[in-house]
Amino acid sequence: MVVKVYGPVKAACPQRVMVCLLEKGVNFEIVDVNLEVGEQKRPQFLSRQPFGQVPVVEDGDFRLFESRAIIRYYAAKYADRGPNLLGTTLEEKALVDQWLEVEAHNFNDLVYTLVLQLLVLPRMGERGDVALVHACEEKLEKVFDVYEERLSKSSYLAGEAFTLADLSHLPGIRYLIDEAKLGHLVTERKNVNAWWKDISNRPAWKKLMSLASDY
Ligand SMILES: N[C@@H](CCC(=O)N[C@@H](CS)C(=O)NCC(=O)O)C(=O)O
Repeated sequence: MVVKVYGPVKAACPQRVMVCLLEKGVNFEIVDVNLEVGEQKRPQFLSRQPFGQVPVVEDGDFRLFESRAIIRYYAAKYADRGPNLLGTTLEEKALVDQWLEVEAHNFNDLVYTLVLQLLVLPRMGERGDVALVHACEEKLEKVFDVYEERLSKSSYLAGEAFTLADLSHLPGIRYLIDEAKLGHLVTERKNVNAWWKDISNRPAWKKLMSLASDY
């Protein structure tokens, strides 16, 4: 049975899941959820995701939400297929988890706030908070400085192989570059820039970007 992914293909959190499925060669069907009209807050969707957010996956009778839980699940379920996205030794696995936590708690919150202030509110006719945008940018500079240092020592965040830790950053960095026009945060840092070029040129991400552009 084909995996169903609920969520717009253009939204960052569903993209995290879709790129993981593409890396693993798992077929999936996209069930569009129109966030602009609030479909995610309607009873039918809330019965699948009680917090009213995308993504959700349905895999036969099994249902799961929270994008990072979903990618961990598929990376483990299809461990023997495609790239190893979880690390091999206990230490490698712990480093993947460490950088996934960094992505979720140090990186993503700042990107989310920037996207809200710079893109979502203006689209709704409201003004973004300029001071908040500056504060987030400053914090994000520091996060990228940490990445720059880390990536001067290893090719990928968790070591010498591409893992979920890198994959999980793809949608957020794309938003920063293409939508929020903050690409300088990446291009000004030699190692971060090389890493971004590498991970965003993977066939799975390119395939997802081409899928998204068709929608
Ligand atoms: N921690 C959740 C966050 C999900 C989330 O923020 N989803 C956004 C799209 S990227 C959403 O549903 N936004 C609409 C809303 O919150 O009403 C995850 O990673 O799955």
